[in-house]
Amino acid sequence: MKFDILTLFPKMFVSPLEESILARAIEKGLIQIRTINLRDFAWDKHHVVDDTPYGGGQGMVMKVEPIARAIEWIKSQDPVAWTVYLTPQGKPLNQEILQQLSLRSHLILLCGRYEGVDERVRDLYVDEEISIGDYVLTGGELAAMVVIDAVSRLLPGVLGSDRSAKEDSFFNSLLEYPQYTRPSEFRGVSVPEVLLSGNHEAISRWRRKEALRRTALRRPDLLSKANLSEEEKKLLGEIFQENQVKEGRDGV
Ligand code: 4HQ
Repeated sequence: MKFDILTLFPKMFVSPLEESILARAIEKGLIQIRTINLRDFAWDKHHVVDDTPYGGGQGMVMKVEPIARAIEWIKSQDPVAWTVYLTPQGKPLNQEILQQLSLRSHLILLCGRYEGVDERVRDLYVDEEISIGDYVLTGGELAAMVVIDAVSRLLPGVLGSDRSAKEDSFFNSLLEYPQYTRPSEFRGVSVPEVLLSGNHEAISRWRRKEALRRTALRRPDLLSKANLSEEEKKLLGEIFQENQVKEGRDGV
């Protein structure tokens, strides 16, 4: 999969791509990442990439021509390249959107700065607008990095082979269950007995129950989307009862 990043700050992408899983994916040729400095496509004497907004107001707007030339240059090499603009005005990013993006062969990630891009960039070039959350960044670069990271781990060969089995399992729509490693006791806090028991049936049941508990308590919105089996509904019932007992003790 190819990623082309259009940015005024290409150096922001250097070290995140030199570490760990993404570095290995690049090394193995599973992903190909190019940073393209939009300033290289500003052809006036001073390589100007931004200008004041028509109608007045604060801040600067990214000019249409450098972005247009950069995207047209990429598309002349690969007409199927899909252009994504990172903006708080886009669709809120989730795993389903990432799954769809991971099926494409070539993504162009447009990173805005200042007050964003001239609206004609949207009109003429942007295929999809994505937001990584309802908060304001200084630019689209970190959002683009989030997309690259989360898409890459979905591509065949990027993660260990035990991943895909896990990805479409029961846990997909739920929060993760609690994890422990050695030592078995730390500052008086012990690892749950069942995890040391070697009873794989009991461990699996415990993990499903704790994933359900976490999800019910922290993200009830996710539970309504999950397709729960009869066994899982029974576990949820147990959780609610345990919680009522606990609330009773706490005086709720
Ligand atoms: N920005 N999700 C403003 C974001 C953002 C987000 C990127 C800041 C675009 C013009 N991008 N620039 N949240 O806050 O994607």
